[in-house]
Amino acid sequence: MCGIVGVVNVANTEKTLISKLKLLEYRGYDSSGIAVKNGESITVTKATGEIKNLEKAYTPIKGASAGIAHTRWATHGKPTELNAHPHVSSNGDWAIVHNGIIENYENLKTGLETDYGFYSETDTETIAKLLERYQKGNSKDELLKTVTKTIKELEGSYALAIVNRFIDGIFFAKRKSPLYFAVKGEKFLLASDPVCFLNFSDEYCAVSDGEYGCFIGGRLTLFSSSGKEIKPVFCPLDVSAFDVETKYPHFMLKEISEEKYAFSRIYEYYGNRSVFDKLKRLDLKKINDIKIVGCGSAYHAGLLGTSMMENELLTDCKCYLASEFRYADPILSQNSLVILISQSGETADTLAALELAKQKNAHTLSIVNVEYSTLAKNSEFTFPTKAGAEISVASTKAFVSQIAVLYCISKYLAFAKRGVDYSIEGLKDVISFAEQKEHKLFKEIAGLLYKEKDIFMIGRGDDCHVAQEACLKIKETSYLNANAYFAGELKHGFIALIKDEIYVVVFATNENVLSKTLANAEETRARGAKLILVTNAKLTGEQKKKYYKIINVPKVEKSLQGIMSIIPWQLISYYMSVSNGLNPDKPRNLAKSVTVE
Ligand code: F1P
Repeated sequence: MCGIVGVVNVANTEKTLISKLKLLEYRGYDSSGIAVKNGESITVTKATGEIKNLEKAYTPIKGASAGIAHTRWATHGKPTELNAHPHVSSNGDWAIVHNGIIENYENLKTGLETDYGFYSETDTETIAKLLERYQKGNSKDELLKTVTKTIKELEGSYALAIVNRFIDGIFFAKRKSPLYFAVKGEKFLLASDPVCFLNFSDEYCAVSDGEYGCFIGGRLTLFSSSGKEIKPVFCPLDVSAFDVETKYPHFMLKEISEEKYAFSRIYEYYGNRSVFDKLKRLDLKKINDIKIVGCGSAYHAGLLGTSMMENELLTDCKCYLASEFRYADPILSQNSLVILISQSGETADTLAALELAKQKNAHTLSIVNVEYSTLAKNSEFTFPTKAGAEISVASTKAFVSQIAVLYCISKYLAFAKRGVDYSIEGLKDVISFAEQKEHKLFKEIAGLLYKEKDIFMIGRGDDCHVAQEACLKIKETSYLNANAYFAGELKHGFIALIKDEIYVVVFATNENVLSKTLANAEETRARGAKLILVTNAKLTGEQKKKYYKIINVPKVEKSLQGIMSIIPWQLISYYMSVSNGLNPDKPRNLAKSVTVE
């Protein structure tokens, strides 16, 4: 969470910083700030709220040589101007921006408080004060020594960009939080995401954990964690990964309408079985358990993945929330396969789950959308979701793509383990469904629900997992209390909540339990509930009369059925959010990339 940018020797320093910062707004948007170096002074401007407020607040400074900027998702201290970054040393020599959490900041602060005084509640201010304490002189070498000494004191995670008023340049350091840079002649750009290098450079370097360096006097110096000078390794910028313009009113709507393209790309990419050749070194006959790990929507995709793996492979499979996995002491061995799912590939808990799996010698396979992410880089096997850039915080096209990729992987594993024919033809039905969406019906349903305080959803098996995802979308984008329950659990407690006029959404796409689920729905209707049904079954006229609205979805291969049921609810959530006058792309308190635990 939080996004940082740094620039050296670019024209219109503030404008450039702000335009790049806007591309990082998905990482947090409760406050922002810039620090610009000109001559021997540093000017700091901060604003609460979205970056457009910062844009109004700054005054351009002529001849600025370097600058740093930050968009914040508050962890330590409220989203006030005082807590917003950049943070400065007491003597005004240093300004810094930070993404991550300094875990030992309280200990460090104890020694610094009396000498320098603190103005904010943040962990980051400690770094500014440490820099001040360790500074012995103003030369480049002295300042670099100061930065090196300071970062040695820090525990936790950080991507740091630092300016000092005596130097025309930037210092930087990285541990656990993402950081990238690009160089163009005398110009330098540092950022939390390579998306910022669009229109600047066609290559960039990913700073590795523990590395630090500086760009001063038009020259880059990079050091390894042991302090040895190293050469940067540049890789080409894949421009197609950064589709950041939209003609749609919101990215969420754009991204839902792009699902058909994502499915086509997945069909094409995974249609060629050789993409799985790398898995040949995995002795599948020896794999006796599969664990799937993710957070939020990725976890819900994982829940659907467990039935795919069990049905296709006949191997035990369990799904975990990444934040629980690490502390659940999971049983893992070299015969376990841990599948990690993440859109961003930077979710802190998922990365920690990866490390745990590796420590316990399990095989690791990640399903990621951001192909240059830490999760993608550090997993034994990585498979892309091919969804394309997802900007809206609430995941839509990445979520359905995760299901589609899990489907392809389960098909390949079944082929490799059991000799079942490899075919992903089921995806064709999904592509054609994603092309025709009944916006009119979905707007009507949104119109029924958007003012409700409580919404209930029920289903059995995978239908309940899809309902969980539908509820998450409504919570994220409309802040309403939507909750999903297993239909069979109704009478074990939550039926007590059912009262007159409450909406119950029923997911019933599994014919084996159709009559049972419909009977449970009936039990809520008998207590005053108004029913909305999602089904792939043909109902009789009598049955239909019981429902306020029915969303008919095509019957497809069982593993893909969840995609059919969730697409309508992604759109309904979108229309509910808009009806509530909210911005579905930037829900309150959330961020797209959850890089803190
Ligand atoms: C997980 C996740 C998303 C959610 C939101 C916050 O992210 O919970 O599912 O929509 O963006 O983060 P990731 O690990 O899939 O990137």
